[in-house]
Amino acid sequence: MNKKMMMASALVVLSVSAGAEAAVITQWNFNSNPADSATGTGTGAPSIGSGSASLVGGTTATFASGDASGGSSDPATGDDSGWNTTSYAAQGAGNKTRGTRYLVSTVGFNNIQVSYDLRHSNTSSKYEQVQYTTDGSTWTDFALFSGAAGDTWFNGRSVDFSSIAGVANNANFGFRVLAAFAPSTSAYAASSPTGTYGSTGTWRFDMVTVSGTALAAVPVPGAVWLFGSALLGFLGVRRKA
Ligand SMILES: [Ca+2]
Ligand SMILES: [Ca+2]
Repeated sequence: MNKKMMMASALVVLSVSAGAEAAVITQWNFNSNPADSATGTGTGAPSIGSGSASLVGGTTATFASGDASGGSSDPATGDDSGWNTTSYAAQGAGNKTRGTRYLVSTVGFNNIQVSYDLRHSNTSSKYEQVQYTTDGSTWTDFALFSGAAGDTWFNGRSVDFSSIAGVANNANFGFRVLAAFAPSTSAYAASSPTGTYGSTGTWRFDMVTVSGTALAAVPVPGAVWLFGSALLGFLGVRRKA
């Protein structure tokens, strides 16, 4: 290999290895932007990246403090909001039909990971069913979490989708978090061990995050040839000069 070819090869290797770091694709911190010193106001627009957050099945929501009761992992102070959802289903009805949904394109990324913080009120559903979609409309059960305490933040809920074919590099990826009956029963359990489930219980979300590893930017053969030709031409011109 002569010097010109070695230079061209080194540049191609650089471009291939440049994309190997994990990165946040989209994140919601639900805080007003710009901050306004009121935790009762916030936004459903992502704080990083793009995507949509929406309510599922008649759930309603306001914004409320992300700092109260121990707080979420959001480093913001003063205007740290969470997305405070309520109007869940009546006891014994609507299993896995109410909660929140997040649609995020994972194009350009693999090893997709999802994380979120969630405060359970005393009377909210103890069980959180995480589902995912690869076509934007059909949903599959995945992780099930238990929040066995009321008025408590459960931070860093973490779901690893790296083993699910079709989640990576997909414009139609999404996930949702829904109130679910206690396993093998037909009733919701209350988050507080001494509480009673109620449809007015609240789940307060914060720091909802989708991350992944950027796919390597592998040049197509034609581009390599063009790039190599241009480089050799450039060197040739310089040598003549
Ligand atoms: Ca605010
Ligand atoms: Ca927040």
